[in-house]
Amino acid sequence: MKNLKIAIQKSGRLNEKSVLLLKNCGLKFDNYKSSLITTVSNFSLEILFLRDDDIPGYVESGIADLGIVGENVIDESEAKVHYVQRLGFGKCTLKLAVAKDSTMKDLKDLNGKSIATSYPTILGNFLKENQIQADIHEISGSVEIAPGLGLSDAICDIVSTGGTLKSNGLKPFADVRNSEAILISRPELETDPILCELLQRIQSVLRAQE
Ligand code: PRT
Ligand code: ZN
Repeated sequence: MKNLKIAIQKSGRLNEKSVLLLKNCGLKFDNYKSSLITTVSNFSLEILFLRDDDIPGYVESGIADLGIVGENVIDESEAKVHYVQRLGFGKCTLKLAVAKDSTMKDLKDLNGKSIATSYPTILGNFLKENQIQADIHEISGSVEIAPGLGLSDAICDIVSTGGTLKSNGLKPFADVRNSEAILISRPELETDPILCELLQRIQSVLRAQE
């Protein structure tokens, strides 16, 4: 049987838990820090280690068959992939936030304002759905400092504990979407026997954690 390829994050917030999940499924592999691809010795699977932003596109184009990535990253990429299983880690919320002394109360108050974000696609869709006209400033990191620098009136970024917002003098204003890590596949792979076996093992690991 031909091996499937699964793409996971090389380093960052999802790496450790993605590796642990696969190990808890009984998969044996090593050397993952030093190589970008590794073969599982006891299962028909190869593991690719990538930046999370590249994972949806690799799976959509078929370079990888499966991937583990945050829902926020999939939505932002607009890649056409199949959602197989939510994984219960990497939980966070994409939120709008404003300066803690801001008087803005309602989404409508964002009309005519500027919002800094690394998620222009998700934010653009959210604003359209809510009929808000605002300027989106796309920046790739350190979004939380934008209002303090006078670059924007608000931000839209990932929040988990809220500590980063607080330490930058910001307060949450509205939730845009919740996210967690999810197993994705190429759409035509749904009935693949290797995927079905892997999914059964993942689901029993998740059940044991409940
Ligand atoms: O290098 P690569 O591109 O692969 O990684 P990355 O730096 O783009 O992503 P990484 O590793 O930071 O996050 C990977 C995924 O983890 C994200 O896409 C989310 O799905 C998920 N996740 C969960 C988070 C957080 N929690 C999180 N807190 N991603 C980012 N953050 C950041 C956020 O951007 C903000 O700067 O943490 C800060 C806020 O945290 P709190 O706890 O202060 O609220
Ligand atoms: Zn990234």
